[in-house]
Amino acid sequence: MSANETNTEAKKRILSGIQPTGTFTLGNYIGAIRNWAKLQDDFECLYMIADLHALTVRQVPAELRAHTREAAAMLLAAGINPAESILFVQSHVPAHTQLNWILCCNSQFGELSRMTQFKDKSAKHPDNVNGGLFTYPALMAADILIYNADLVPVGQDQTQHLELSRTVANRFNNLYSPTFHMPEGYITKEGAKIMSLVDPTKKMSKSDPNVNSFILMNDDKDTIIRKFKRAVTDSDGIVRYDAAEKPGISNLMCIYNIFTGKDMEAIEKEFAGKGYSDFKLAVGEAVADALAPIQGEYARYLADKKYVDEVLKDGAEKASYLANRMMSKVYKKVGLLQI
Ligand code: AQP
Repeated sequence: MSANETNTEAKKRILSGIQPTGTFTLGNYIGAIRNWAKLQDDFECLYMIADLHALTVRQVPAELRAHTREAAAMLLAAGINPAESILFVQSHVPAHTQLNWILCCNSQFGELSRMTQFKDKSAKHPDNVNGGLFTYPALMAADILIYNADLVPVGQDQTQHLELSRTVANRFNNLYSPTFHMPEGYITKEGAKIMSLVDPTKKMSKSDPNVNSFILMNDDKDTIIRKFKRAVTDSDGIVRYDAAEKPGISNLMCIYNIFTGKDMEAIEKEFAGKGYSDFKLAVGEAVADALAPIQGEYARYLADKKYVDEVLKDGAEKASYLANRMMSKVYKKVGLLQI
């Protein structure tokens, strides 16, 4: 496909990924997965389980393998339809790493050095500041550009990486002739960032060592309610939205808003004169009730490994078909002999 062709008759192509670095959290669900199912009607979607990206931080091999299959089961349970979208594991499409090398050779050291996520992650894992962490944005650029994705749903933390993808694509197009689309960021309307339950100034993360900091998508109802009950808030006892002064309560209000549709004012009214414990219980119940049907489906998919693996195999074949076409074009353009 040339840089000028559209991907399909009408639908724009979306590429999005998630790392199998643990069981998905409520943050992953709200910030990404929940929206993925909705996007399928309007876009041609490629959803990638980004296992290669996960390797930039040390993983326990058996756990990474298990989390990868669990991730696929959870995405299916959350409504990703393999008849509509391409669901695949990044390492099952070797062309990603092939393009990564070409893009590494077309990224500048200075550009990669400026990435704030590299600085953040290096600070978080000072004992393992590896080359993969440094060139991660070039792999991300490869993930996007290899499919000529039009749109990439990104959070605030990924905008810098998307910008680098555009810079590298542009450089390549100018050097060798038009090859890659310019990908655009796609900001979903409900792009809430969910914070840790033990430190509401920090993002909720699946790899957080403190299990009370997150709600997992497969936590049972009692666990969910218990974790919300323990959530760090403040001492003034009033359910009021104030992200700066009351980050804990405001985070819980965001979550409650997402699952009940009630706005902040309605939530404040509902809990006026009541204590935090009533509010936390209500949040816990709303979340547990929303996750219950997904959990049922998740258990069903997890028990059917054969089906999940077939979906991934089929996804990898479809993705590889697109990716390999781009790869042979790129190899040719940069002068690699093809026989
Ligand atoms: N707390 C969050 N609130 C809203 N969205 C979130 N996402 C992650 N955490 C939150 C969104 O989930 C998608 C997939 O993320 P990822 O797994 O590729 O990497 P991440 O953002 O680094 O997620 P984690 O859970 O924090 O993983 P670890 O602990 O491994 O670093 C992205 O769209 C992200 O915005």
